[in-house]
Amino acid sequence: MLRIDVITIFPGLFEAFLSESLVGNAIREELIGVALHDLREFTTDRHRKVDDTPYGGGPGMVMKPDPLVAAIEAVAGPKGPEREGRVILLSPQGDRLDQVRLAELATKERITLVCGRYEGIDQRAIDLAVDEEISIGDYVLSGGEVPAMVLIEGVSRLIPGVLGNPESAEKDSFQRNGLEGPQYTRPQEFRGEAVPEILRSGDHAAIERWRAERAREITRRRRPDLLRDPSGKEES
Ligand code: 4FD
Repeated sequence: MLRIDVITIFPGLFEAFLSESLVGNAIREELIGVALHDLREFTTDRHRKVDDTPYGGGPGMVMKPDPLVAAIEAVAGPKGPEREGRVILLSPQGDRLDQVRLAELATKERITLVCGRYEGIDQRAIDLAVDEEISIGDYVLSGGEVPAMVLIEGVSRLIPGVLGNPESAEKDSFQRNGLEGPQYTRPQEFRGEAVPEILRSGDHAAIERWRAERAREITRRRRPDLLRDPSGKEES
């Protein structure tokens, strides 16, 4: 079972996410385990301070290294060979999350997700205690909590048994390079628009070819790099 530890100053943000829907079911069925850790529990001062003003000046606040490193080491152990699983910081500076990365993470026994807040994190905490940085995309959010939820949901649906239909995860991410063509359900006609005739033809081979072609068109537009080079050129 994949165990995910989350370090955050807003554990309450995760409550509904972890109890409802696909992720909630995966946890209840013990296909994954998620433990929340409140960063403030690792402060030692009277005001439970987790941030401070930046050296060198500038706007906003920076996360202090001491509570963060204490929390990470308490949850995952000190950085090095003895550590349990990998410690991942969600940050705009991280390597971009994609389906391949999710599939790798889904094979692990343990991961620890660190959610930053404020304008950044003291670099020494990252160097001393974090194993890798992951970004969910090139935009800035107020905290790593939503990115952590994105990662948890993306990983969960790749764990065998989490999706109702065990074929679904494989089909959408690998057979289609992650991108799918259009989908339809009833009614057969909606506001004058009919479902494509081929999908109702019963010719399963023809349907598969049609779907593969629609998916290929979308991949050509969105991720041309995923399609094999059709030029026939070879490396010399
Ligand atoms: N694109 C992402 C992750 C976190 C975040 C934060 C350093 C800011 C976007 C560490 C700076 C965390 C992302 C919190 N914004 N904001 O994955």
